[in-house]
Amino acid sequence: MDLTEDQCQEFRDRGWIVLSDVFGPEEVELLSDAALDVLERPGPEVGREADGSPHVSWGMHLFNEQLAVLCRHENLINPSRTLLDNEVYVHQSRINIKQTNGSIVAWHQDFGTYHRVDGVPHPKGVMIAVFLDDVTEVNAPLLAVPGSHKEGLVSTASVDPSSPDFEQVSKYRYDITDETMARLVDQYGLETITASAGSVLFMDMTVVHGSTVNISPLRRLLLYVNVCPVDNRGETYERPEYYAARDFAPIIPVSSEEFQLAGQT
Ligand SMILES: O=C(O)CCC(=O)C(=O)O
Repeated sequence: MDLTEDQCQEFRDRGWIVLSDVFGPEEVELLSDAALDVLERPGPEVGREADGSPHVSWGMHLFNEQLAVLCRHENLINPSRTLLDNEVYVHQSRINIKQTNGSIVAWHQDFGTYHRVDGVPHPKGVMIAVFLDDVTEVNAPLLAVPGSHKEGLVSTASVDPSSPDFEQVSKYRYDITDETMARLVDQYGLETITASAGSVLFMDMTVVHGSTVNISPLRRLLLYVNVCPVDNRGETYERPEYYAARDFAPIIPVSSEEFQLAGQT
């Protein structure tokens, strides 16, 4: 699977594209089971809600072989190579689950952290999201500012030490100020990103995005695979490997058949 020129143009203009039916129901089930297993881990790689339930897990490719194979899947890697015009490595992978009452993700750019904390030099990279649940307007979809990637790093982002998830999450997130958000939304607008289970989002790593609390009874489980070109590697190692890559070797894509075989072993 690769992208058409129209899809590449849409990615350049808006900052993202969504492809439907990339994974079938059996693959979605396989990935969901693997993700739920990883979210059971007790370690610091799992971030939690105030009530202790898991909300996010970083570095899924380091802890589960099926998810490691997903991170090399041709349907993720080939389009990313086309969009970035280079070989890629995985800078960060993560599982994000929003259960009922699952909490907000404040406005940010993934590149903001990768640059300021991990030393990734250039605003070049793709945030890939694999949808494992149907995401509609009602179960807290991603919200994103189209075109915001054209600004690079958008602002004096700040960290908030009073935030309850400071040590694991917001210490590193560099939330975007209300003033900057008001300007961006006035200039570019704001959109929801909805898609059915099995779809894949490719988003420029500098697009400003976030999400609200999920007050619906509908779970929202997404897997993220964030890739950068191999000539744009992290240069500082403040955070553990589950947050930020140490392995910068170009990924050799695996086929859908190899991916399915991994699920049978
Ligand atoms: O899934 C979401 O709501 C946003 C996740 C995200 O942007 C992040 O974890 O950095």
